[in-house]
Amino acid sequence: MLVKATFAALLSIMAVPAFAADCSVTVESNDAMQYNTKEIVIDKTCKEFTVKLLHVGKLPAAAMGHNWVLTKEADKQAVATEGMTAGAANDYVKGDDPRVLAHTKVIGGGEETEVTFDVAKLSAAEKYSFFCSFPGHYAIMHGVVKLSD
Ligand SMILES: [Cu+2]
Repeated sequence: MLVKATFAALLSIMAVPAFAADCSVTVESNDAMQYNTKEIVIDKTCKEFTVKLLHVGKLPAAAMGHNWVLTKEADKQAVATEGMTAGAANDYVKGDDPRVLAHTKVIGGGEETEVTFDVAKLSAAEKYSFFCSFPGHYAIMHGVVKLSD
């Protein structure tokens, strides 16, 4: 409880500089195979965008690991399927895959990680998805990524 309150306080402090776009987001994942968000909106004035992934559960990465992978919507299913084959040692992401626009490593309960990517890679005309490529997770653990106007 105390930790959560402190974290919320920290977040509100970080959100204060009003003249700059907020070029980061924190996404929580848990032992129930869920993210706490279905949509991430990226301000197109951001040069780079950072996604911080938290795993607020207790289960180890081998049992309930989560990552955060960004692709075009059309590439989601194939990248997730091929990621399974890539295995845990590769964080369930096929190496050197141009369809993968960004991804974090796989983490377990109590861990956190982050990834920063160039916003210039994204087009406002394209549909993007984020998902967890841990085997069996992407059908539930997914959402939409949009560029703001
Ligand atoms: Cu997962």
